[in-house]
Amino acid sequence: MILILSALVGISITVVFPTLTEAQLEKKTFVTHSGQVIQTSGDVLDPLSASSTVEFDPQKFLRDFNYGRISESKTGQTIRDFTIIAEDDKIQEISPGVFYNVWTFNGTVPGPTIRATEGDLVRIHFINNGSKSHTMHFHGIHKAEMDGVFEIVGPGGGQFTYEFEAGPVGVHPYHCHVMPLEEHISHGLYGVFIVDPKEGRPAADEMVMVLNGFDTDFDTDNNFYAANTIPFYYQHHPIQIKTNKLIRIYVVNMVEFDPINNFHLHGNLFHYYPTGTDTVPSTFTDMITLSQTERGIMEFQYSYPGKYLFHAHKVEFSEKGWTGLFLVQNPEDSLVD
Ligand SMILES: [Cu+2]
Repeated sequence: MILILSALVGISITVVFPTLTEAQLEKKTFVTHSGQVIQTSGDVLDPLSASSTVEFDPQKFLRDFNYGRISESKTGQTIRDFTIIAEDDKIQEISPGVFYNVWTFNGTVPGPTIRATEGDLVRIHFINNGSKSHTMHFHGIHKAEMDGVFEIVGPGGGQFTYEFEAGPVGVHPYHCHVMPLEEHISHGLYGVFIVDPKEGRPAADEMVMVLNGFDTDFDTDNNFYAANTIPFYYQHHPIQIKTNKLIRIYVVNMVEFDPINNFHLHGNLFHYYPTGTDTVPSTFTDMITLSQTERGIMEFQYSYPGKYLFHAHKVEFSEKGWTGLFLVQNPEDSLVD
């Protein structure tokens, strides 16, 4: 019921109770993801119903690369087959006590990090087990019909096979491209696609960081920010690295609703390769700023052991979760938790 209070020069208060209109009394019916039929006269924002919860381990995701099922064509081309399943009914505890309806590729946010070598034939067997239409749109070079925009894949088991040659070399995002895009991306339908050069890159301790955020009260403003989904995770569980060891981070900004994000490294500088497409770094810095889906490769090594912060230098983001630590140890020292 709408209550209008009007104060008249601090002396008297008039209270008006307007009568409910027929439109306000009209009940809407909707079916939840678990099949419940619910009626309400309120706004239906985003019905939540847990069919299952997501267990996500940012420590495992960090260095987890999916190279697909590998075979070879008659012409000698490497073929990599991946099966990716979209779902939109899972619940994840984003932050202690905060449960959120994540939409997932292969059960997690972000989806699996897909990795191929330039020129490989990549085949993505996409299955939409969600309750809404979804697609997979890869950034990169491919035919129009493989772009995952107009070939909408229907809910309840719809299928599509994306097929393209991996390229160009670099780090690229993939994400659902069904409207409203903002909703499909902010709920978690994205991941990272790495294309390695044929000659490879120098040996390194490699990791993936997807910068993301979650709007848990649906006001198109994020309430939480993170590197790899869980706010403050790497602050409580520092990433263990070695002194004088080359570290390579594939960083992708997938934060929705905010125009920029950034990455600041403490006690060090890094070589930065925008989009990872060039073999020569564009800059040597301790700070990069990224717009949405902007990404690149960072390379650095630490000379001195100790704990070093990395975080968004957009302070609002770091205070809402996008911050972490590297625990740098000499190779001869045993690793400790
Ligand atoms: Cu979607």
